[in-house]
Order: sequence, then C-alpha cells, then structure tokens
Amino acid sequence: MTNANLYAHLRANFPADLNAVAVETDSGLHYTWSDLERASAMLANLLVSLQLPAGARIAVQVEKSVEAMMLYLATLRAGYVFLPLNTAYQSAEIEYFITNAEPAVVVCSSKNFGWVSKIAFTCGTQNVFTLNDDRTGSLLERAVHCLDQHRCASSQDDDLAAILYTSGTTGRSKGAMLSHGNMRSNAQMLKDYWGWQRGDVLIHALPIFHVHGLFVAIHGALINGSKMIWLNRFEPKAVIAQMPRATVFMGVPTLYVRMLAEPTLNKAVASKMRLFIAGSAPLLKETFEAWRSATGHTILERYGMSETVMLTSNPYSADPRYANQSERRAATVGFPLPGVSLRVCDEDGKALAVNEIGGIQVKGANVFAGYWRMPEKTQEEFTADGYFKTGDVGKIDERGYVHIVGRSKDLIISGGYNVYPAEIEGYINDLAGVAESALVGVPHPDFGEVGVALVIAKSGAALQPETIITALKSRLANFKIPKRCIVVPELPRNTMGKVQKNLLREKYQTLFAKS
Ligand code: MLC
Ligand code: AMP
Repeated sequence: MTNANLYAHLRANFPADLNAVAVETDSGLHYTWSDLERASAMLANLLVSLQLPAGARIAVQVEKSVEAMMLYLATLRAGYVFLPLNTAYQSAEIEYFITNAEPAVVVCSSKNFGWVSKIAFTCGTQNVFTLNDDRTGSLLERAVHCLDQHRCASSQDDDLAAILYTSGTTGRSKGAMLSHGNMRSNAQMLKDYWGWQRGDVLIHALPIFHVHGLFVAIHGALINGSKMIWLNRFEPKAVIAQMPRATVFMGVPTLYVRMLAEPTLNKAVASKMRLFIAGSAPLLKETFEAWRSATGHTILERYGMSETVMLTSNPYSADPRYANQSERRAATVGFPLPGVSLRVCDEDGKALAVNEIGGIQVKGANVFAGYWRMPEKTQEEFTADGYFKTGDVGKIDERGYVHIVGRSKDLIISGGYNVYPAEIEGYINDLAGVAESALVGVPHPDFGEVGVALVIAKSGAALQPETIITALKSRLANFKIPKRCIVVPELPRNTMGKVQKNLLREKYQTLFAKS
C-alpha cells in the first residue's frame, strides 16, 4: 500500500534536479530542493529523538521563515501533528491553546521564550525550543547534530496532520483537526484545477500560520515542484517588483487593495504572471475590476475554511461540469471544486433551489474529522448525512456559481483574519466600569471589514474609549483590537432583549468610508 503521508506525496513531486532552487528569499538566500529534503530530515530526526508519543502536537509560534516551513514539513514526515499559532497572539491566548492542545513540543521566538516557556512548562510541555527568522535559535542548534536522512513515517489517510484553531462564536477557540488525506486530496485536486504547470513560480507573501499561506500556497508550489519567491512580510512594492520573475500570486483582498495603490503596478510588470488568486475574505467587485484594468488579469476568487481547506473556486479554464463556463465572475466564489459536494439549506436542513439563500453545507475528502476534544461541538456542526455546516450564508445561481451573501456565525473578517465578537466582548465586559458591550463589523477601505465596539458604562462610571483600547491591547492579538470604541447610553434590542447588531452595523456603516 502506498504511504498516505502528505510529505511523502509532496516529496514525490519534487523535481528530478534536487540542486535546482526551491525557495529564494527577499534577503537573497537560495534553498535547493535538496536543502528542503535534508534540513526537514534533520528536524524530523530531532523530533523523533525526543521520543514523543504517537499523535504528539508540535505547537509553533514563530515569525515567518523558510526554516519554519521546514519545521512544518519535518512534523509531517515524522508523523506528528503541526499546530501553527498566529504571531500576534498574546499570553492569555497562547495559554489557552497550550492548555487545550497539550503539545509535547513548543517552538517560539527567542524574544518570547520567557513567557511562552513559563506557560508551556506549567502546562506540562517538556520540550520548548526557539526559532528566529534569522536562522538562529535552539531548534536549529539541536537539529544540526541530527542525520540529514529520514525515512518518512507511514501514515493513513485519516491520521491527524495538523490542528488549526479557529475562534468560537461562543466561548473559546476550537481546534479543527485536519488529516493527511484531507490536505493531500485538496492539494492534488487544486494542482489540476488551477492548471499548475512546469516553470510556475509562486510569490509567497502570506503568513504561514493559516490555511491560505501554509497549505494552499506552500502545498501548491511543492506539489508542482515549483520555486517560491519567499517574502517574510507582505510589502506591496516588493511583490510588484517580483512579478516579472513569477507566474502565480495568492493573497487576501487587502493585499490586492494595497498593491492597487502603488504607481509601479501596471500591465507590463504583470505581463508574465499566469494567475492571481484571492480568498479568505470577500473580494469587492470594485477591487476585481480595478485589478483587471490595472494589470489586464482577472483575479480568480476561491472560498475555503480552516475546517475544509478549499471548497469552491472560479474556473481557471472552462469547467466541463458547468456547460464549459470559463468566466471568473466578480462577487462569486465560483463552483464547488471537484470532489466537494456543496448544498444550500434552510434552517430545517431542506436543500434549497437555485438562487434561494440559506446555509452552505459541504462534504468531501477535504472536510475535517472534527474539533479537537469537542465531540459535542463536532456533532452540532455536522448534519445526520455527514455535511459540515460552514456557518456561511449563500446561494447557487442558475449558472452554478456559488455566492456568499453573509454569515450565520457572528464573525468579522478583517484583512483575512477572523475576529469573533463574543471573544472581544467578553474581554471588554470584564473591564472595570463596563456594563455591557457589542462588537460589530463595518466596511473598511483597507481591511475590508473592521470591528467597532459599542460600550455601555456602569452607572456612575466614566469610561474613556482610549483606556478600553489600551487595556485590550495588552490582552489580545493586535488584529482583534476594535478600530474604534464608542461609549453609548444604550444598545438597540429586539423584544427578546437581544442586541440588534444589524441596526448597529447599519448605523456605523460609513464610519470608515473613503472621503
Ligand atoms: C494588522 N492589523 C490589523 C490586521 N493586520 N487589523 C485588522 N485586521 C488585520 N488583518 C493592525 C496592526 O496590528 C496595526 O495596529 C494596524 O492594524 C496596521 O497594521 P499594518 O502594519 O497595516 O498591518 P500589516 O502588518 O501590514 O498586516 C496587514 C496584512 C495582514 C493584511 C498584511 O493582516 C495579513 O497578512 N493578513 C493576511 C491574513 C491571512 O493570511 N489570512 C488567511 C486566513 S485562512 P496598531 O494598533 O499596532 O497600529 C482562511 C481560509 C481561506 O481564511 O479561505 O483562506
Ligand atoms: P477561517 O476560519 O480563518 O478559515 O475562515 C474561513 C471563513 O473565511 C469562511 O467560513 C468564510 O466566511 C471566509 N471566506 C473564505 N474565503 C472567502 C471568500 N472568497 N469570500 C468570502 N468569504 C470567504
């Protein structure tokens, strides 16, 4: 039987010439395919030498670097479970993830070692390493003594490969458990659907702690044996400057908005590019059209989730299942990808007809097994016939294109990062002098959507918005901080006493409108 391990599959697609360049960084470093293979072997051997139990979690909160990607590959090939964490998370957030996931290994930046290791050791983690974006840290110091050959662990399709925490609509974050089979099948299918070809070069400018940068982008390049031009941070000018040497780019809408503001963006600079892909948040029609007129390229928008990897995509070329539709249409997320079954249902679970709006449900080899140690939550999110309820609200039009029109989950997507109002409101409500709060998402020209906090003071308390923001900054990741805080005397409520967030969203719609 062939090995279902994702790394084994990626490795099988490396080019024959292992001395060719696999990754080129913005600081001028070149890594060959052989470097990826050997360095990830050394890291895998280091993990194995720690004699970790089967299924051990390797939690990683480090700045983006090629070595961090190698640690991901090493975790896969050693058969352990990768748990990436946003670098913006603060101590309370990290404490929750470590307590919940009980990782056997934690890897953090040297600058955070003091507080991260304290949390990790208190939670029973035995191994804490450091890894920095300049190739320093105890992880590499230890790995350098390990053998540079490693026999890839033998995995089954259902074996756990990664846990991605997604914030909960109520309460705490849930860890979505993705298997080797989920990710391998999705990566293989996208390779074909997006027409990856020989000679493709990917500009990688996304963070590598989420599905988009870690899975869709990295798997896409590796499974096609394609070189990556690796930027540790997104800088619009730097991405544009690399376009003449590349063919594929993936970004959240904010990245496209920021590049459109650059005078160096034009048709000539983008003429060698084959494909621009957008996702993780709604791409405005305005951005789609502005990109087409600035570069001559039509962005391909797709839709996915931590729980499912990629679900739908606008066509790269004609999709034979839909009367040869080859048009990439603005404000749609395209067709269900091959192997993904997608339906739109009403609240009773009845499948709806064309153009009727309801909850999007999905099924397929890409859909996760469930939430880490939350069997009840998992059961709630799946239907009796095995469909996962995405929490997104949408419709399928008469041509088969899926449209996302809203969300049943109370979620704000800001610059491609998810912010769950319930979490932020909990922190605000705990502050002295606060009686109650509501966080709503409003349109924003750069981040697409941002959070605005409406706060009611306790009787007699004098609340300052700046004090609330400062207090939140010490507790929460920066992207979760409301972009505006307004102290209000009351919140609109329905007859059941529930805050009417739709009215608040309407009221503050134009708070960040471009003047
Ligand atoms: C940064 N800030 C944000 C923010 N990013 N605020 C709201 N939303 C965000 N996304 C804060 C900073 O802390 C700072 O606050 C201020 O905003 C300005 O920061 P900046 O310097 O402009 O931000 P920058 O570092 O340039 O980051 C912006 C960004 C980044 C767009 C490059 O957010 C980013 O990389 N987003 C991509 C997210 C992503 O990969 N998502 C994929 C999820 S996977 P202050 O107060 O300090 O000034 C998924 C599934 C799927 O959804 O389908 O793909
Ligand atoms: P995450 O939990 O970070 O993986 O975010 C997944 C969510 O991002 C989805 O449930 C959608 O709400 C949203 N999303 C992803 N891609 C798109 C898209 N192209 N358009 C609109 N929303 C999207």
